[in-house]
Amino acid sequence: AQDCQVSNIQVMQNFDRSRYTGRWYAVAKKDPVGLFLLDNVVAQFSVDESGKMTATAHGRVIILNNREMCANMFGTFEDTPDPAKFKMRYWGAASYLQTGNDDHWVIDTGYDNYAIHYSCREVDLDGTCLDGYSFIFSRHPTGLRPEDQKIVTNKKKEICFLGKYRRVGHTGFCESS
Ligand code: DAO
Repeated sequence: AQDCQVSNIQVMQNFDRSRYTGRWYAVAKKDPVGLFLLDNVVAQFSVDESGKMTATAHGRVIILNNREMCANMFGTFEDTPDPAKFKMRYWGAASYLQTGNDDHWVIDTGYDNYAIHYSCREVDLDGTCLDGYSFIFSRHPTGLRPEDQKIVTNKKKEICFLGKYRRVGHTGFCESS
């Protein structure tokens, strides 16, 4: 299934949100149009008392007037019939940060090591993704294990984002806040 149709993209089977909780370090990112989070991106997923998934995230951003700062973000996830597909509403701790409502799909995860996230913001007339973004997450800021890299490369291909990622560094920029 590599026709690049957004509707044909395979997501994680039997996604278990409780095993997904905790800290994830973004190690690579495919940017959307008008990128926001630059690097030092860390997401923390939780499941609340009612079973709903929520997240906080931080990352280095450049806001108006070229000011560099650490953005503290919040996200709530609306369930869909597919357990690995969510609608994510997100906003920042400060009003001048980005807000939005994006698809949030978990393409694949080993829960203890890697995760591949996908979001298409705009589907083209031909059914392919015109504007989307994707995070490759690791449980470790240093990167992925070699055995996970193979899986991740294959999935990048499947979601038609291969070659479109950049490395996301972790320098500790957001650790003080
Ligand atoms: O960085 O260009 C971009 C797009 C990402 C926008 C989403 C950021 C907020 C995420 C908060 C919840 C965590 C996963």
